[in-house]
Amino acid sequence: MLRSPVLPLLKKRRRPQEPNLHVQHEVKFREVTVYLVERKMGSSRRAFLTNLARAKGFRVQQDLSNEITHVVAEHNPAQELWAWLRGCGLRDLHTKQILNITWFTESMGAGRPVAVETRHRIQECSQEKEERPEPSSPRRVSQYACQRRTTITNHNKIFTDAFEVLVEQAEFNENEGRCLAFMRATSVLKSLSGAVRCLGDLEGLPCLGDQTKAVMEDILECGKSSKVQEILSDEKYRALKLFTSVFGVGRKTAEKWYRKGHRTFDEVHADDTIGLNRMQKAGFLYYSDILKGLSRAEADALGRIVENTVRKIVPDAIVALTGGFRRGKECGHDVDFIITTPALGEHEGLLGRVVNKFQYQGILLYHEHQESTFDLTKLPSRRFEAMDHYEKCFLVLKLKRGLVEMDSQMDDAAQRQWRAVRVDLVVPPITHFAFALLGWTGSRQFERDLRRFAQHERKMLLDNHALYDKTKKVFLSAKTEEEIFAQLGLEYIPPWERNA
Ligand code: DCT
Ligand code: MG
Repeated sequence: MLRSPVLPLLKKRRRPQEPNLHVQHEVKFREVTVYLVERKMGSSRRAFLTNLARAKGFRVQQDLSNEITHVVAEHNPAQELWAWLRGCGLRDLHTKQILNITWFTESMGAGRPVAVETRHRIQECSQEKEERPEPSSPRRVSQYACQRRTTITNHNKIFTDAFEVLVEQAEFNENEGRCLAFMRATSVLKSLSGAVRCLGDLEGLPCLGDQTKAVMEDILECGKSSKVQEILSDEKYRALKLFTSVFGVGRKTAEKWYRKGHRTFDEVHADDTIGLNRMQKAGFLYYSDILKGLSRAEADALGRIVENTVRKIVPDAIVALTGGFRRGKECGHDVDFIITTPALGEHEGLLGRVVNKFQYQGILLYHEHQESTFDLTKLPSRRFEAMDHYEKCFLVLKLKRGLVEMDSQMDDAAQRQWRAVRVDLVVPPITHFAFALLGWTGSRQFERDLRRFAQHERKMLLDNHALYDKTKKVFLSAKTEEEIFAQLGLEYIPPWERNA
């Protein structure tokens, strides 16, 4: 079987009514294998027609497979049907007869498969339509990001950029539902293999409600969304956006500064009632460097620095690049590494020594070290968004000129010999490496949906530490990410397809 017979356009998936399986009919016409498309036909009519055809000696299959010779559809728009068929991964689709119901009824009347005539055929859509990328690719698109493959190529940036503003605004307003709705919609659009050109392209896609469609309609018609424009010029949004762009300043602090009447950094700095913590001080000090983010070449250079430093302490230590760069992103706001040691226990105390070495090398600008609060008895956590319990360090390092291949970002007027970059180091024990790696690879939406999928579809709890089967009341161990996907009964999605 290649795909389920249910077209994704069906909003609510019903169990198709099984045709009468108890009666075995003799197959009289071996050269014909029929598949009836349930969409529009409905499950009960499909079951009735299946029984009828079988009773007349036709072979009718429930699932669409390469064996099928005659696909029969009723009332399905040709474009939709063909797009779906093309997405089903059938071999030699063009050798199959794609027919409307008239061929079927005439064949039933004749008691044999009638010869296919042009009028029976559901004509393939024009070449132009065929060449056009299929944005909604009516293959069944899962509501879970962990069942979609999302590379860094986003064909729908015009919409997702707008949604990201709406997500941010919802976050600032602590409107969790709205935030989630726009995050999920963003994620679905990012997974599409082509640009959405009209609202019709969205048919059958999950997570796109009226609110999201209204924004998209606006963009399709006017090139921009009036709602988003309104937010972008909103004073509060602008202030919160500015304040939270500082490393160490979260939504709550930003809101506090806004309530004090501040709208600019100068106003914040001029207010003596505001005391900045260490992280925020570093955030302001290296503001423009950090805001610029990092290129892949810079991330690679940092990888070499981190690896060399770690290996001087534990020669066989494992240093794994994770976060957005592991997913193939070309730039990121920071670089994330997971460090562990093959010998259990040897990872303890390692991070402190690494940081000391950075200091000794003169590249440590800022660090916040969080001790491990890892406690197996407190697992698994039900708080999906909760920070994990591994020992970790949030750093600002000096990346020196000359260490980066093609270091264009260094070419600023000041001709400085270094720039400040954000690095996160996480140190799980080797026994939990796969879970930490999966969790820290992201994207955040991919992780969120992995956890949601685990809980709702498998009655399991997943976090950055472990996978727990609630039914069997056992932890499921895994040494690799592939094993975690397998334990969840999910097709493995490699990191570069997790950009949900
Ligand atoms: N993560 C996590 N728990 C956190 C923070 C992050 O499990 N408290 C995971 C989710 C994504 C991953 O770690 C890396 O986080 P970021 O660096 O924030 O995201 P990114 O995908 O690497 O994006 P960017 O390119 O902006 O760094
Ligand atoms: Mg990152």
